[in-house]
Amino acid sequence: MSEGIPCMWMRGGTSKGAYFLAADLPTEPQERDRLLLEIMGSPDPNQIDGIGGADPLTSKVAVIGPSRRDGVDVDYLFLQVFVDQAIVTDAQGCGNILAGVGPFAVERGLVKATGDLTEVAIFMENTGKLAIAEIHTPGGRVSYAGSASIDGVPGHHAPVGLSFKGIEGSTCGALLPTGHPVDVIDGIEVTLIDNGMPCVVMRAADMGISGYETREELEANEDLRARLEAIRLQAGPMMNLGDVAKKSVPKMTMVAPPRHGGTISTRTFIPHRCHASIGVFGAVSVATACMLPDTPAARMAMVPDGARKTLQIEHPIGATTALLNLDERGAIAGAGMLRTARKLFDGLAFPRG
Ligand code: NQM
Repeated sequence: MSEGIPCMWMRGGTSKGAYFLAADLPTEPQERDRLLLEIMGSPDPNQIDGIGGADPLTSKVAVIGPSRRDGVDVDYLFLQVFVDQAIVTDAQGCGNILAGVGPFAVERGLVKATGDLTEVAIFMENTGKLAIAEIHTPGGRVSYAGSASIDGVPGHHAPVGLSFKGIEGSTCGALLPTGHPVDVIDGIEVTLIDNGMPCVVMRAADMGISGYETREELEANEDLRARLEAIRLQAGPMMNLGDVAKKSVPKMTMVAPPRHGGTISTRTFIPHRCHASIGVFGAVSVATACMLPDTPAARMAMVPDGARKTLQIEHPIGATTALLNLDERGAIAGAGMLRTARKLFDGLAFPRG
């Protein structure tokens, strides 16, 4: 019987996960993944014998350690633990779980608070890219209390500002891995794009839905799910992701004209459950697709003017705001997002052993 592994359970943005110090987990990936499956309770649709929340959005892991890289505070590896299959994958990052990394790093003494606000430079191991998180640390301690709110999370919390540069092609090698803004798969026009997250963006109407359905309605639509998966399996190799049968990328986003004053409306499969809202890098990638002329997304998006763009990506339970900065040529120079995070529990996690 293990003596338990130090683990902090945190909400990061609209997701929840187990945060570990890298030094507390086995270094050998197979051994680590076996342990994480046991801790989360996978494979089991209810994750009843583990701490996972029986939803891909609450079956996530962050592994964090001090960084040896210049100008970087911590290294962050994200792992998606499948709920009903014995799969742990590092094939994607996660911007929601990223929101908890700065607070965790200060809580565990990896980063010293520098006043009321502390900037944490985070190397995202999944993509090899850098994120800067700005967290509230009044009196040298992390404060989770504040007045910021994000759709999908009740109440108000301290804001966690996230900013990124150069995340295009972070997994697929190029913003548009096929070189085209529009490809056609199974007769459907798609944009295969990666601005931090590999995504397939297509018109909801082309998939036979309005694009305003609830998560539950879409998950009950077996025909839609089968068509999405067929497109996804073909998109994987086209996006330099290889065989994606056992991967959680690419994400599948169906877009429709905005209905609540935002930029565009979205419904996203991640990839086998419908996202309750939309991921951070998912939203940045879809926002970017809205800016590429003549793509299915751009044709219906209401994009604001100016070089600093605030794009409201509508989703089933509200909207996620993505900030895009353009350079003088109109190319995307940086992106940002406001999230919140909260420490929920700190203790020891016990694998079955
Ligand atoms: O796109 C879910 C989430 C995510 C990922 C998923 C995310 C991102 O909401 O950066 O945050 O797409 O699997 O946690």
